Order: sequence, then structure tokens, then C-alpha cells
Amino acid sequence: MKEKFYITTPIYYPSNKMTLGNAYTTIVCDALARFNRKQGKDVLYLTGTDEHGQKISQSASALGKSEKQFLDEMVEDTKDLWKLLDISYDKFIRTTDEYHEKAVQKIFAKLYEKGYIYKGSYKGWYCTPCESFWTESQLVNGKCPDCGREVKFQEEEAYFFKLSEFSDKLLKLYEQHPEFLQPKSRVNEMVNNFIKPGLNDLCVSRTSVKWGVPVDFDPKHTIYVWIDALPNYITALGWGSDDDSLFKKYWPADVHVIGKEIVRFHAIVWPAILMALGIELPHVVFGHGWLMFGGDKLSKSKKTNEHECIDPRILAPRYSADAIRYFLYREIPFGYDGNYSTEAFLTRFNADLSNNFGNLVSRTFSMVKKYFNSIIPESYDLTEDDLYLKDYALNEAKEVFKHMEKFDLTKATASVFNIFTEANTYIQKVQPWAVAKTGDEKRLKTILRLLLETIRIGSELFEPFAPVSSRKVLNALGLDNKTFTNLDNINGLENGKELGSLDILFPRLDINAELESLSKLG
Ligand code: ME8
Repeated sequence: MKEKFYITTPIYYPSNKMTLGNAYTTIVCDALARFNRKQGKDVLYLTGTDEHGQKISQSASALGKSEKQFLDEMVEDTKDLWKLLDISYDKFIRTTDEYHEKAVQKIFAKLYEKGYIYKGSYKGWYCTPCESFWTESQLVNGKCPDCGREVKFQEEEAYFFKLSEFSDKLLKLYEQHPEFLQPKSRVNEMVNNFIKPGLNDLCVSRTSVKWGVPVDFDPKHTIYVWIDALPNYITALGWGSDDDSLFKKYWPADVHVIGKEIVRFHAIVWPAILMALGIELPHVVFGHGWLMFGGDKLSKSKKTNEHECIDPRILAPRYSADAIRYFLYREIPFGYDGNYSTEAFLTRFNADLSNNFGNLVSRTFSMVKKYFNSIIPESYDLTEDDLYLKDYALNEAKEVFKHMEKFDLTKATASVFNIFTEANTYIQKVQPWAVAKTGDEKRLKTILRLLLETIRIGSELFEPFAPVSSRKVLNALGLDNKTFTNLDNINGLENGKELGSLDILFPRLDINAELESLSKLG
């Protein structure tokens, strides 16, 4: 049986259109999903939307729409965006899907029966127009952080989850499974900021929120936020339904990829819920950093999102999804915060995609065309220069796998580009055009074959990150393999086969002209 790999994004709030920030996580997971598929694994890549709560109702009514109509439109926009960015998710869950709502009610009831959920009362600062509770520390100058109006201290009946009982078990989990929470620095954050000061029980129901899943045995309550959202990772697999075959096959998740601001919920609350239910824990929770723009976190509610120059819906058709994807993997050190700037994006586009990868492919293909009518030449004796490039490429290929094992997409893409850079250096060194003049056909054939093989290896490895351009190159090389093949040798191409034609992969940009035209957009 094939090894399985189950990967998830957070389920995003569709209270507003998805940003490049949400796209970031989805793009990251896509490379991991594609890489694992290319390793021959049976991959399930889950994403979706978190559709309950006051914010959704407010966003819908502000537009004069019902929640359902508003959500359907948002989900359509989200799915269109994922398509535009070549996201290869296998399943999309909506928390308003009936099977999810039923399974969440079942979880709530089960936790209640087992004594992990009890009835108490919730105290906080209530903003009547926003219908939202806030804690003291969330208030801004003593007023509602959303609308700035007066708040009043209020108490309401609510159910609580006994999170406080799980401190020791969680500490033991981090100790026994150091791989559970990554990057490592997040473990100290959890232990020092939350577990050591003492975990509070978690409020898991509200009577004031109408747009939510009702507690079936006490329907004036709706199930609040995390206990509705987190279980999506198991309900999507059919947990709690008549058909739980996917759950049996794919659970536990191999990795939940999330932003750092929700690590607390995934590394504390989620394992506690699973322990309480007696369900196995996910293998890894990876909390990546934030994508920043002009010093601010990119977020749905912030003005930065209104800049069209960072709207992936504008960027992708203009520069290709591959280019956006590559930039994010390469430029934002995976696991840490990183800046998005249009200038850095355009610069990388030219330097890496156009001048390095694109140029390597186009000059090699045009030499094979010029000297050998586009027929893939055979290889003869390798010189020292050839052996150096060969070993270099095969070694970097191994490095890519090591980095991916550690979820280090930034280093993985850097290793792929080391291969392209080295191949370009090799061309300058061995000067095939000069060899052509000497009439040494065997030598010329060997050089060009080695270059084609190096391009093959690089493109194979690049495919999970930049699927469209890499696949074009692989197809032009006559390959239609789905899984990684021949990454430990330079015999992956067929002698005598004709190369397919290739357009320019990444046409070089006039950076100043692009900056000017983008600045007019937003
Ligand atoms: O938190 N940089 O939904 P959400 C990096 N529904 N990642 C970013 C980002 C940025 N600037 N902005 C958003 C929720 N993200 C809950 C999750 S899961 C059971 C429930 C990504 O719409 C990142 O993955 O606010 C972050 O965790 C997520 O979007 C937040 O999405």
C-alpha cells in the first residue's frame, strides 16, 4: 500500500476576500502536497472555509445579503483564486456543510458526556451593536476595538471546555514528540506564555451568537469558534459520519500548516480536544511566520489589502502563478516573518526566473536546435567540468529532499536554483559555441546532453513549486512522468528523441515600467 500524506491549511474566514496572506499558506501547502505526490505518496490536501460567527452575519447584512448567499459568493471567489494559483487541493470543507455541523454536535455532546464540557457563565465586555464580547485587554481605550463604541460588562450562560486539565499532558507531548510543534521556537512560546502561567478553561458556546451550530441538547447555545473550526480536520475525513473510511486511511494528519497567531489553538486546544475524545494526535503542527507589507501584517481587515498591487487576482494573470509562488517560497524564510515588496518580487522575477532558469532552458534548447536539429544527443566521455556539474546537480537534488523533510521550502527552492546557476556557469566555462567551431561533435553532444539532463533534474524538482513552467519544460524534454524519476543519474532522457518547442518561459520585465503601472492600480 502507498504511504499516505495528509496535509491541511487553516480553514479561512470568508468575511472578506482572501488575501495574499491566506494565499501564502495555501501556496506553501500546495508545494508540500505536490512534492509528496511526486514521491509516490497517496496525498490528501485539505483546505476550506470557517463560516460561522458574528462577523460573517455582519458582513452579509452590510451587503444586504443572507449569510448563505454571501458565503456562497465568497467561497466561489476563494475557489477561483485557488484555481488561478494552481492549488491542487483534494478536498474543500465548509463549516456550514451539513456533515460537518452534525459531526461537531456529536463532538460537543461526547465531550459533555465525558465531563470535559460543563455549564458556567461567561463574563466580558459586550458591545451591543457588534454583538461581540471582548476581554479587558482587547478593548481600545476602554471601547469596542471594532467600532469604537461604548461597551458594558455583561455575564452570559456558556459552556466551557476543561482545558485547564491538560497542562501536564501537553508538556509531556512536547517533550516526547519534539517534532510535534515546529519551528522549535514556538514550543517555548506555548510553554512560557500559556501553559506555565496556567491554562484557563475555554468558553465553547454562546447564547448571543445566532449564526452558528446549535448545541443539540441545549439549542439556545451555539458552538463557539474553535470547537466548530478545529474539528474540520477530522470531519472532512468523515469522522462521526456513516462513512469514515477516509478518516481510517488518512488520520492522523501528517502536518497542519498554520500562521503563528493560531499556534495556540492548534498546539494546545486541538490536542486537548483530541485527547479528550481519545483520538490520535496529528504528527506535526507547523506555525509559519507572517507575510508583511510595508511593515504591516497583511490582513483582510487592514487597508493594505486594498492595494491592488498585492492582490493575487491582479498579480497572477500579469506575472504567472508560478512567479508569485516561487517568490513566496524563496523570499519569505519559511517559519519566520518576511516582507512582500513589489520591487523585490519583480527583481526576483528577472534575476531568477527570467535570467537564470528561463535563460538556461532557452539557450540550451536553441543550441540543441542549431547543432542537432532539436534531437536529444547521446553522451560520451565526461570531462572534469562535466563530472563537477553532474555531481553538483545530483547532490543538490538530495539536498532538496532533506530540506523538504524539514518543511524548509526556502532552502529547497534555493537548492533547485543552485542547480540552474551552476549549469549557467558551466555553459560560460565550456563554451559550447566554441566547441562547435572545432568540429568535435562528440564533445558538443556530451555537453548539450549534460545540460538537458541538468535542466531535467532541476525542472523535476521545481515542479511542486512552479508547476506550470516546469511541466512545460519536462514535456518539451519528452517526459510525462508523474513521480520523481532518475534523480540519482543523468540518464533520464531518451537518445534521439526530438525536443518539443518551448515559448519563452518568463519574459524579462522592465522593472521601472512595471512599478509605475502597478502603482497606478492601487
Ligand atoms: O484564523 N501572513 O482564519 P483567517 C501569513 N478561521 N499567513 C497569513 C497572513 C499573513 N499576512 N494572513 C493570513 C482563521 N494568513 C481561522 C482558522 S483553523 C481551524 C481556523 C494565513 O481567515 C495564515 O495561515 O483569519 C493564518 O493562520 C490564516 O491565514 C488566518 O486565516
